[in-house]
Amino acid sequence: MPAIVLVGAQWGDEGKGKATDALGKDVEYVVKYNGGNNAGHTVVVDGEKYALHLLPSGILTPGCTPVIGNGVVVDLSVLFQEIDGLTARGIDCSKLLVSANAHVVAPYNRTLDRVIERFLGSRRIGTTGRGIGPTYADKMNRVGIRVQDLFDENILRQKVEGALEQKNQLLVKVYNRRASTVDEVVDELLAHAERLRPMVADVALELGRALDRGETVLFEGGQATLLDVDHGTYPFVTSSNATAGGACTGSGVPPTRIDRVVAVVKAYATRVGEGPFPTELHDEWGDRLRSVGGEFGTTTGRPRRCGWYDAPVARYAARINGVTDFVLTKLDVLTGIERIPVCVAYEVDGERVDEMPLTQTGFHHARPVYEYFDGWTEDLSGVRGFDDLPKNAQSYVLALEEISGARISAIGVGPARDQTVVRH
Ligand code: 2SA
Ligand code: GDP
Ligand code: MG
Repeated sequence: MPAIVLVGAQWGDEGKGKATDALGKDVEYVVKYNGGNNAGHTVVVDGEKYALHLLPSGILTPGCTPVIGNGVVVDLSVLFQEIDGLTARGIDCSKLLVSANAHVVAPYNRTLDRVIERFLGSRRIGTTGRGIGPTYADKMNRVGIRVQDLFDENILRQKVEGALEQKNQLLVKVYNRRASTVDEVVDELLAHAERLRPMVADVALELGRALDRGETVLFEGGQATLLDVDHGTYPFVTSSNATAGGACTGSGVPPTRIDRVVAVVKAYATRVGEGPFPTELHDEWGDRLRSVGGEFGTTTGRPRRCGWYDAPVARYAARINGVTDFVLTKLDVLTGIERIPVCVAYEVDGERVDEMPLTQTGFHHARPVYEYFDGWTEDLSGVRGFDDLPKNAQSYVLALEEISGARISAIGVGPARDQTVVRH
């Protein structure tokens, strides 16, 4: 399977990092194609816990080349902090490639992200405050700074000047913050240029050649389907294309080369930040999922909102991403629940709706229609074969497979690399 895309099926934090890492041993390149250091992937290898943000999770696999594609927004100081942190722990980061066309997060965009959220008050998105949205807005407004601009100081200066004409108006007149100077912005960006230079590459060319050689490339999506700026619960989304299509636009590898699309889906649902979430639990069940599942943001530490599995969301993800197979994670977290509710459809303004409602208002009004499945009490953490799962856990998995629109090819039973049941 030469080109595989891996995406989140829900609102993120499904365990994409672990799934990428698990696939990593069979791949030559792992490519991050969207988002930036808003992402947080926790991967546990030999009892050691790694939290990755800007670097693709494949970095933990020796021999695998990690790639940051053009669709990513790069905060350079965070990138080098992450590289230094991993290098100190013995992880080789020397093969990292960064697209010359990726955009960089300028300091004024971090400031804007935070002040805009504060000014939005109750209408806030609940962003991670990393400057992601404003940096993508600059890209679309054609006033963004790209990695390649760091290697021509004149061009960089002109671009920063152009950007600051707009930004300083906003910062000073609208948000009552101090203006940024061209020099301070240019200095901050140039401070990283020489260290970055050897990593900069024509990523589309490199990946195209790798695929021509028959090598395997894994595209690792950040965030998830319902956080996608086009297909998610807009405006409560991130500012990039987290869905499978983003792998092509965010790397320069065309759709005709993609062979497999894996969606990672949690055995229940979580969301961090604001926005509609039909199966959200505001009671002790939500608290239980949060504490047993360790549902706290990998980047910000924020408690994640928790709820039951939502099959219309999974079916939507299957359709939008062209999912060939699901990796179902965190089945172990449901152990000990006597009857497990699964949302199979919604009720919207008195009518049953089987798929995602057409409008955002409809989704805000959606109330879950539940079916109930018998639970199990046995510990799953040591199970490695599907037939060794308790019968009720098998039935739960098969029921999710039936209603979610694609085969479940692997099941997570714990955070460690090897705590996975592979279905053949
Ligand atoms: P942003 O910062 O502009 O991308 O925020 C916009 C929305 O996207 C959500 N978002 C995320 N949701 C889940 N996980 C994310 N990564 C971290 C993690 C989050 C954390 O792995 O735990 O640590 O808090 C992530 N990144 C962005 C965000 O909550 C907004 O709803
Ligand atoms: P990502 O953003 O999709 O990569 O997910 P995160 O890393 O933010 O959150 C997933 C969390 O669940 C991490 O702490 C993982 O270590 C953990 N995890 C992943 N798969 C499993 C699993 O099957 N069982 C359990 N208990 N934890 C898991
Ligand atoms: Mg995460």
